[in-house]
Amino acid sequence: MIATDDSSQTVADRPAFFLKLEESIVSHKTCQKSFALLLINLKRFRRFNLSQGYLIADQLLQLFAQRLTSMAREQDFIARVGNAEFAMILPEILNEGHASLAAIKFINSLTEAFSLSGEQFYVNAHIGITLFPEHGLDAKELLQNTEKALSDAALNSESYALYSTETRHSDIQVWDIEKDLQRAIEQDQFELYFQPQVNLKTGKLFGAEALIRWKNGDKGFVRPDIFIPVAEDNGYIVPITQWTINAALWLKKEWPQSQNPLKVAVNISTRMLSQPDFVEMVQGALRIHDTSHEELTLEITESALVEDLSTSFKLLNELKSQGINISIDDFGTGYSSMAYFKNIPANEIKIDQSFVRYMLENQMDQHIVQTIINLARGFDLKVVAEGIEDQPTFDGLNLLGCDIAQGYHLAKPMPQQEFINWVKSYNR
Ligand code: G
Ligand code: G
Ligand code: MN
Repeated sequence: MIATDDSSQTVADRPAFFLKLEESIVSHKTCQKSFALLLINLKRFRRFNLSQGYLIADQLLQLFAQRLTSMAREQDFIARVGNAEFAMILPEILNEGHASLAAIKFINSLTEAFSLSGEQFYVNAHIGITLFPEHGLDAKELLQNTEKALSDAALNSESYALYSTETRHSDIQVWDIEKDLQRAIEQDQFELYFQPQVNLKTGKLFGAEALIRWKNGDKGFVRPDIFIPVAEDNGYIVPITQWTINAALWLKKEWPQSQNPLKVAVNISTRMLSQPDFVEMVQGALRIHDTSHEELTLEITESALVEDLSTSFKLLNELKSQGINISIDDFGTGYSSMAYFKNIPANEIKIDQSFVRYMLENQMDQHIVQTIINLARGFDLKVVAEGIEDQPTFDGLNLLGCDIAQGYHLAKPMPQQEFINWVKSYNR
């Protein structure tokens, strides 16, 4: 089927969707048949919004809905239920295979570009799928499980995922990690890796980002993505952060000396920003290790910053006024408004790797990178690009006016001794 896009029609909204869902449950109970519920999320839509503006983005959403409608059967129902999320109800579905085929059909329809104001845009999506009554007996359960399937699809980089009981295993694992994590703190099972950062213009070493690793006896190296969220939930993040800052400053003293003292950057999780004694904890560590304030950088993700602007701004301003560097991590991925930018309590922003990775192939990404650099310039902020994997990207960022480079192209995160050796040979 050839997709024909027509943006004149509008699509059902959230309230209409909930009504239809309840109605479908009642009617399918009566006829004893199944229906499928699909949640469809547009990938990287935030970036599209940022680069193209809301007007174009809204038109694209309309075209997208229209495309789905044109591919659907007449009795299928579609609604926009979130910023970049759609729901579909497909009545009288035979089984899971039948539902998957429908999802594949929708995904395949996206290989064709969308035309808007004379330009071609491509859209990618994830789809989560459940069946009624197999995967939930009421609207609430069904929706929760469809959300789970959707996040499963995103997590595994699959275009679609059916809800399965395996999805639930992630909940069970949380408990396991939590128990092990307590032992990890007691038995000092953490290690810091360091990834170098280099000044793009002078080529001189600028510093390194400290990245925590957990050496778990049974499971080997556990990535921070897995255990940091658990530690944030149960409060272990406080002793872990304390350990990280101290270890970073302690290990830094062994690094080869250079003209300009190197900086060490430590990742600080959201939860720490509401810790009343956080400033004292940082000051204490700097004092104990007799390290000057400019040699420490604290990285806060942009999403953490915007979650609670007033608290985080106050705290970060206090740290910054003492000469400690504040860096805004994963910049460009938070739902931030430009309004907060003029008072941003930072010295540096780190462009998220997702923009850097395909910068040379993707015009839109390059546009975002350039916009962020220009913005930073205006506010006297240093710009770090992370996730640089090759020389052309490295050179390209230099041309765009980026200050600092970090990424596999220079080096992967390394344990202390390996990092020291790397620095020695780099300086030569
Ligand atoms: O190397 P990589 O897999 O380390 O890091 C994955 C994620 O974990 C990154 O988002 C990074 O910011 C985060 N991370 C790494 N080390 C720490 C740490 O010591 N504390 C916190 N809060 N996050 C960390
Ligand atoms: O969120 P944060 O910026 O702290 O996360 C840093 C993460 O990026 C770590 O997991 C680190 O291992 C990873 N990383 C650093 N450089 C590169 C790179 O060039 N490519 C990829 N794929 N990952 C990188
Ligand atoms: Mn970071």
